[in-house]
Amino acid sequence: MIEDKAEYVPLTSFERIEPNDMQAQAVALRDVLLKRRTIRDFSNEPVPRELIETCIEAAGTAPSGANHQPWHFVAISDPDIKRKIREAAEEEEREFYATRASDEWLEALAPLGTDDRKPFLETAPWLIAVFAQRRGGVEIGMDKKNYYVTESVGLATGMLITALHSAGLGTLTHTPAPMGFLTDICQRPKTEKPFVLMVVGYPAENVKVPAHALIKKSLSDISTFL
Ligand code: IYR
Repeated sequence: MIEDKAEYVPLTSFERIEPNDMQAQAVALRDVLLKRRTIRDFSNEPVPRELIETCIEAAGTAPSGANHQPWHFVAISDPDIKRKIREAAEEEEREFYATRASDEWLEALAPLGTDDRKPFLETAPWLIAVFAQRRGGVEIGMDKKNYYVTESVGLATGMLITALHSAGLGTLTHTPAPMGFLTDICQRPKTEKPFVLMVVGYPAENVKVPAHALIKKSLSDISTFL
C-alpha cells in the first residue's frame, strides 16, 4: 500500500456528477473550447489584473512531475516593458523569416500569414511570459532537480489558455525563437527557460482569423478506441 510509504489524507474535493449530467457537462466544455481561436490582432482595452491573477492560479493547478510545479508566470502590463519585448521579439523574427527558417517551415506558416511584425506585443493589455524551471522543488527556495519539465509546463500552459478563454479573453500563443531575451527583460534566473509568451486581451474589432486554423481533425482522426 502506498499509504504505508507516504502520508495520505482523504480526498474531499471530488464531486460526483449525476450520470445524466456528465455527458451534458462534457459537451458544454467541448463547445466552449471549440469556440477558442488564436487571434493576432488585439484591442488595447484594459483587462483587470485580478482576472489575470485568477487565470494564473488556475494554470498553477496543473499536474507536474513530482509535484514540483516547475513554472513561473510573468504577467506584464507595463508599456515600457511591452515595448522592449516587442523590439527584441521583432529583431529575432526578422532573422527568422529572412534566414533562419527553412523553406519547409515557411511553407507551413504561409497559410497563417504571419511575418516579423508583432504590434500586438504592445497593443494587448497583458503579456504572460511562461518560464520552465529546470531546478526547484515542491516549495519555493528549494534547489532540487525538476522532472518532466516540458510536459508539466505544457500542461499548465494549456490550462492557462483554457482559463483565459473561459474568462472571455482572447489569446495568442507566441514563441519568438529564440526567446532568451525574455530572461533578461523579465529578470528571471538563468536556470529558467522561457517556454512561451502568451498574448492576452480582447480581440480587435472585426478581427479575422486564418481559414487554415479552422481545419480541425475529427474524433476518428485523432483517436483510436481499443
Ligand atoms: N515565431 C514566429 C514563427 C511562427 C512559428 C510557428 I510553428 C507558428 O505556428 C507561428 C509563427 C512568429 O511568431 O511569427
